[in-house]
Amino acid sequence: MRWSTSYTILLAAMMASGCNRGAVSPQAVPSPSETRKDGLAPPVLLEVGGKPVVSGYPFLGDIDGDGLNDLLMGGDPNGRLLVYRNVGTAAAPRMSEPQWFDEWVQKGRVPRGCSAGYFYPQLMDFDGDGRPDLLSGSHCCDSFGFHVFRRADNSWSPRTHHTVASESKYTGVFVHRSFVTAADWNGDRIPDLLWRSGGNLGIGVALGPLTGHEPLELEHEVEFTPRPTTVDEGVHDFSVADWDRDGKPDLLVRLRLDGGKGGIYWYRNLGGPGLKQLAPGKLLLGEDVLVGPMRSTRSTYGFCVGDWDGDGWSDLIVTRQDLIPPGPEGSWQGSVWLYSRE
Ligand SMILES: [Ca+2]
Ligand SMILES: [Ca+2]
Ligand SMILES: [Ca+2]
Ligand SMILES: [Ca+2]
Repeated sequence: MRWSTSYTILLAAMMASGCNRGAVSPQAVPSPSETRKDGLAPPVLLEVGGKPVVSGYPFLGDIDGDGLNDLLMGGDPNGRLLVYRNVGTAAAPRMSEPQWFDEWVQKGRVPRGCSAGYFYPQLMDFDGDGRPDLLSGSHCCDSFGFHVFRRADNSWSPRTHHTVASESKYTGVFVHRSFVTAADWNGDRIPDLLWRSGGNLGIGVALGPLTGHEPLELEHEVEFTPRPTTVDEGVHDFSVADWDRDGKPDLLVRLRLDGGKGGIYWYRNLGGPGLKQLAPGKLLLGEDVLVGPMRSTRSTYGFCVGDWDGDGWSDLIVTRQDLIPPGPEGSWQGSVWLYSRE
C-alpha cells in the first residue's frame, strides 16, 4: 500500500474541495415519469482489487470532499477506521485500496477502555456548519461518551471526547459502548444528537446546538413503531436518510424483536417537522439475513444507507459474518454486501 502517494492525493482532494455536503446532501425528488425503486436487488459481495472488503461497521459518505461517496469501515478491535476512497465516478464507483484514517488524522482512533474501542463511523454534521463531521460511539467503559472529529476547512480536527448526561430523561441504564449519529430531529435545521438510549430500547435526542455545553441532555425521544420493549429486544444501530426520495428525511433502524427476529426497518417521514412524525416501520431486510437464533451460523452486525451507484436512490450496505464451515470447527468470516434499489 502506497501510503505517501495516497496521502498526497487525499490532501489534494481535500484542498480542492470547498464545502463538503457529503452524506447529508438532500436528494432531488424524482419526477412523476421516473421509475420508482421500492425494492432491493439480490445482494452483491463488495470487493476491492479482487479481495473482499473488510467487514465491520460501514458508512457511505464523502470523507475527502471530492463529491463522491467513499466507504468507511469501522469495527477494528484497535479502534481504527478504514477508508476506501471512490476513485471512479458516482455512477460507477471504484474503491481504492483502503487507508487507515489515523495515518493522516491526529488522535484518529477510538480509544480502548476495558475492552476494544470500536469505531462506529457516522459522517454527519455535528456542529451545524453544513459540513459533515465524523462521529463515533465509545468503548464499553465509557457508556455516556462519544467521539467527534470536526471537519475544518481542508482537514479534520483531532478527535474530541463528548458526553451525554447520565441522569437525562432518556439516557436510561446504559452499560455498553455507545452509538450516536446527528440529524435534525425537530426541524429547526440545527443538528441534534441521536443516541441509542438506555437498555438499547430506543433513541434519545439531545437538541442542538450541540457545541459549547456539556454534558448533553437527552430530553426527548424519537417515536417509532415497532420498537423494542423488552430486555430481549434492542436497537442495534440506525441511520437518517431520505429512503423514498420525497424530500423528507426518514429513519432506518436495525433492531431485534421478539426473541431474535428483527431486521432493518424503514420509518417513513409523514411530514415533519424534522423526524417527529414517522409512519409504522416497514421491514426492508428480514431476520433470515439478519439475526438468527443463538446457534445461528450467520449474523449481521452493521448497516448503512447511501447512494452507492449514483442513481439518486439510497441503497443498503450490510455487513455480516458466517460460520464457515458450520459447526464447532468453523470460524466466523465477515463480508460486506450491497443491496441496490430496483
Ligand atoms: Ca469522496
Ligand atoms: Ca460540521
Ligand atoms: Ca422520505
Ligand atoms: Ca442508489
